[in-house]
Amino acid sequence: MVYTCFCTDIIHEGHLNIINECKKLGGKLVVGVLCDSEMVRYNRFPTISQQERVELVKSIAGVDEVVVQNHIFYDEIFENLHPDYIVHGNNWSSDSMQTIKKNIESLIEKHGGKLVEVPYTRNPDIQKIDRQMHEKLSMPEFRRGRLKKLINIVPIVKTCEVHSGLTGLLVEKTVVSNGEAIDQFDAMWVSSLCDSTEKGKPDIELVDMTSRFRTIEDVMEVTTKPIIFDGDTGGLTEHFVYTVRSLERMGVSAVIIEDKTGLKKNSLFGTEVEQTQASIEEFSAKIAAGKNAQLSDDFMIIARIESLILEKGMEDALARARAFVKAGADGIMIHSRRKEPDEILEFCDRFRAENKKTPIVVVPSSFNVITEEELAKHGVNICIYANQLLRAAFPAMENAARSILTHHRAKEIDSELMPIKQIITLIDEL
Ligand code: SPV
Ligand code: MG
Repeated sequence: MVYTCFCTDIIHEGHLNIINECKKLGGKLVVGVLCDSEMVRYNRFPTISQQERVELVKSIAGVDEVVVQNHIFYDEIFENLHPDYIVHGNNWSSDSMQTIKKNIESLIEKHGGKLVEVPYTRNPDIQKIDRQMHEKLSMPEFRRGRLKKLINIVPIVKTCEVHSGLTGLLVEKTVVSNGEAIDQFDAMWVSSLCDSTEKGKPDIELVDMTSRFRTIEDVMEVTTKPIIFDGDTGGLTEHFVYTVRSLERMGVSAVIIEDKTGLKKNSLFGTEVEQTQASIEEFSAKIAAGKNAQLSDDFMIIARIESLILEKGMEDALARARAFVKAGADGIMIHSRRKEPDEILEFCDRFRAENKKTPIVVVPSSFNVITEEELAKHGVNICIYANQLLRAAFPAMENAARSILTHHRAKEIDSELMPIKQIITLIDEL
């Protein structure tokens, strides 16, 4: 038996070449189709459904059987199918491909079989198809609906803060691969705190929407992952309805608005500064107006509850969650600034006991001890790392500035900086 796995939504010359090489080995040809959850994590977001990908591969002449491969690693395949040959393109250069190769080799040692490497087909036509797929993924109508799909596909949507094209690229492209596991972020958060801080302004809804949208555009131009926008309080309801339409048109997947009113201050101040929570009625009306203005089905308006931040208690938080879901909210974000995650978990458990499906969003900035896996166990669907990239960048930049001022030259700091060769080649040209 010959086995190969495809994680693609388009069959091109390169794939047909692999099929040809498989046929040369003789025997039954079984082709795996990588399942959705692994596609989104390790490859790109599929533009057609898993079933459609199965049908696509079935339609290739010479394929005897198609199976769904449920994991990027081949353990299950070896255990269930005992293939004599694993055929794979020789595109092993990245760390993650090396991790996969290592996995196949260790399984061959244990179960037997042979790895057959086929020269990877690189030609302008295939490169063009790749670019077109990438383009398609970045288009508003494709990008927008991806968050809702992700919530159904992955255990928890891992979302990282971005505030520029560069940070967008970082979140888009960073893949960790430690020889055993491979991982990357699923989505991006355009934080009001980081967007404001990056512009040298306080996080008080001072940076206007035009400027916030400009940040989104910068990120969108160079990425494909879905975007969740921090909409602060949403502003006046009469303004919020326009914001919803603009975000939808841009291809943003969700806006999160918080139930505060008057001058908004950052939640992590808690009760140290004066902050006023909107009434349930007032905020429900804003959510309902936003949902009414929305034109596409896939955009999400997520209600953020500040009761725990403002020490109004668990019952108030739960009452608000019920009311905001009733008003049409597509998700609930619950926030806390405690170091321990206890109150967040209590909210999640109690909300989940009465509501099985409305997505829950959390931002573990202060309760950072909790892992994604634990959060998922308590029913959390989206975990947002809301400010870590900016907090990493500032001390590093300040350190460089101080070193230059101290030494009256840049030599001392140079070893801590990205090499010049790397910075000039960091951004690919078309
Ligand atoms: C942000 O990132 O701007 C947020 C999350 O709203 S927090 O800063 O924790 O309020
Ligand atoms: Mg904010």
